[in-house]
Amino acid sequence: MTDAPAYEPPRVWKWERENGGRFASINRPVSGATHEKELPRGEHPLQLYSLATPNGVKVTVMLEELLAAGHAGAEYDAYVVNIREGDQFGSGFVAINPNSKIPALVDHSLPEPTRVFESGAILLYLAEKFGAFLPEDPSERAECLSWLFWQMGSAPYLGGGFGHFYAYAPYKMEYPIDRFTMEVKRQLDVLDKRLAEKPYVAGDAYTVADMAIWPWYGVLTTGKLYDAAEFLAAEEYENVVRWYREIGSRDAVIRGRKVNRINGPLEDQLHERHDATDFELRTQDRLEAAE
Ligand SMILES: N[C@@H](CCC(=O)N[C@@H](CS)C(=O)NCC(=O)O)C(=O)O
Repeated sequence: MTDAPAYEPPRVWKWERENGGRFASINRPVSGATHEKELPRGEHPLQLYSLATPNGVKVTVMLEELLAAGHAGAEYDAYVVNIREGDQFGSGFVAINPNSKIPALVDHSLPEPTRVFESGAILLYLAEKFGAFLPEDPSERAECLSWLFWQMGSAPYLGGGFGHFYAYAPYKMEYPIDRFTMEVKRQLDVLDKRLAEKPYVAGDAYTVADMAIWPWYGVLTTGKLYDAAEFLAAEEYENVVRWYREIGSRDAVIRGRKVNRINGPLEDQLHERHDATDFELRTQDRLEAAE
């Protein structure tokens, strides 16, 4: 065990504005809007406000999969919510997600515009709306929902726990890194054993459960998330790696990963998505070349 800086919790915790961690400047212990900012609105019924983080990618992959499967009603406009600049605390965004986290969706095709927040709820909402990527058979559906909710319950250990202490904390601490590494490796093992039995997490069909888990545990095995593949010996989870590669080669997944992306290669960044042609015409490399 390394020597951690001595810390004795006070009787009542008080908010120190800066604690040095990544995102410290935007994190607050209270909810609600910090400033007035209306959300833009495009022409399609579905309006997505998001960013290409793992939680955001789940939803853009689902929308692109729905379109690829012929569900024309899944056409959508997607706008960037830059969480490093505090866009999630603008009044318009807080009105559609009081929890101030991306992704959030508004469906204008219903008599009243309907907001949906929480990525798992959005996946389920879209799956039910379009009757797709969610098995109808009750047993298969139960298995799919179990894995979908497994992801929603497990990912905070990966992101808020492991990722935070391994990649974002202002200094390295052995205790939390050990604790969350153990848990994340256990979760990878759960997934690896499941994917040894079945091609997809819910069984024989590709479902919303794969879409939820892939951007987290799949991408983790490549090192693109927290640069942690070597540390976690991710190549040992062979079934996860096989499943990551297969899903990652789907056209809809390749497209979905680009939507609302504001980092990485310019050709992979489609800041706003309004139309299928945007993938050809409006990625950042094209926009910047035209300037
Ligand atoms: N459980 C939520 C988590 C969403 C979430 O944590 N979003 C992050 C980006 S991946 C965010 O918006 N963070 C901004 C903040 O915490 O202020 C979901 O799955 O939608």
